[in-house]
Amino acid sequence: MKALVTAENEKCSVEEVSLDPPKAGELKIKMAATGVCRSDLSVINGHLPLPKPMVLGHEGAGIVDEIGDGVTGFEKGDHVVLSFQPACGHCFFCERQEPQFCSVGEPNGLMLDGTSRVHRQDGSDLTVMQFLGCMAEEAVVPAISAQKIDKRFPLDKASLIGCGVTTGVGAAINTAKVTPGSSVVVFGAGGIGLSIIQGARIAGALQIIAVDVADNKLEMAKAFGATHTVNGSDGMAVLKCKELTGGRGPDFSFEAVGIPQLMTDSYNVIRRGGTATIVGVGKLTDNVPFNALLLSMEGKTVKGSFYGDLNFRVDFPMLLDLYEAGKLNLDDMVTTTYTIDEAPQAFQDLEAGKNARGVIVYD
Ligand code: CXF
Ligand code: ZN
Repeated sequence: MKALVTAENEKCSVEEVSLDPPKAGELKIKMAATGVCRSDLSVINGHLPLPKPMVLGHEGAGIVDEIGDGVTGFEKGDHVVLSFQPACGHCFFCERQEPQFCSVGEPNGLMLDGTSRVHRQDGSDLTVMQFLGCMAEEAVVPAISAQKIDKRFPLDKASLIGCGVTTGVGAAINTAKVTPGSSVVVFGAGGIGLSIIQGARIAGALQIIAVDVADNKLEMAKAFGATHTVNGSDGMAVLKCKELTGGRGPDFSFEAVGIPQLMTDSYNVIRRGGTATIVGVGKLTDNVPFNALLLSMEGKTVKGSFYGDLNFRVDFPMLLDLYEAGKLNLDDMVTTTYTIDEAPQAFQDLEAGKNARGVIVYD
């Protein structure tokens, strides 16, 4: 089968690889669609330091094709969305209803038993991203990473639920708990930022200000619910956002890019007592300072948000219901589809900021 592999040279290429059958507790998925996420790019360029050569892909949906020993609750032909975080249901975090931090295994490129299922033609092992490696025609994944969904949902749209949409909508609804009538600033209008905007809109925010340096992204932001846009390329975004929110600053802000300066801006822009939520994933070597006097005096909250603080067993189906009800726009999120052979082009388009989301689809 074909898979998108990144090696040590900051490149990625489509390779013909072999896939083992699923072992106990695993499923083989025939992939239908895989979203192209900035975190895949972060593996390619080394910002996310993961062991390579690695099969990319952590935002996918597909059809169950083979079932490993001991797996219950799935049948061949079931439609599933994959979670980039398995949820075992009984670790410290799962028991506390924080499955986004499930500690069943480290995402070190191997399966939960510490071995690999994907191999190069010479027989050497490949690693996979987040136990999935679903930028491939097929993927063997832990059954505890898969959520069954109703067959009426289109799988290309459903794939986005696996990472970007859930991360963004969940950051607004679950992490920040955006309130009706509130004001919100979102730094970055890529796939995550647009999903935060949708989450804020669903939560009933009155004013949603999108900040980006690309005008095409700001136009997209309006289509997804931004009431105002600010082009931040002149470095005046914080000031302009404050002016738009009565001089005080918004109740909520979100950083959706992973740039330290924007994390600082997210803190600075909110009103006293406001909440800044950091969703973007920066580099391991970057740090963000905060002012030792103001942190207490301004009474602001800074929160990190991982995977939208989701419980995917509940939230994946719920987000698809919101889609069906016309409240969550997934149709316009998928701006370009690519074949697996075109996957390297999809990453160039991601870097060029062309898409809300690019999605790889398979025959
Ligand atoms: C990432 C977060 C870091 C690990 C891989 C997935 N989230 C979204 O892309
Ligand atoms: Zn992602």
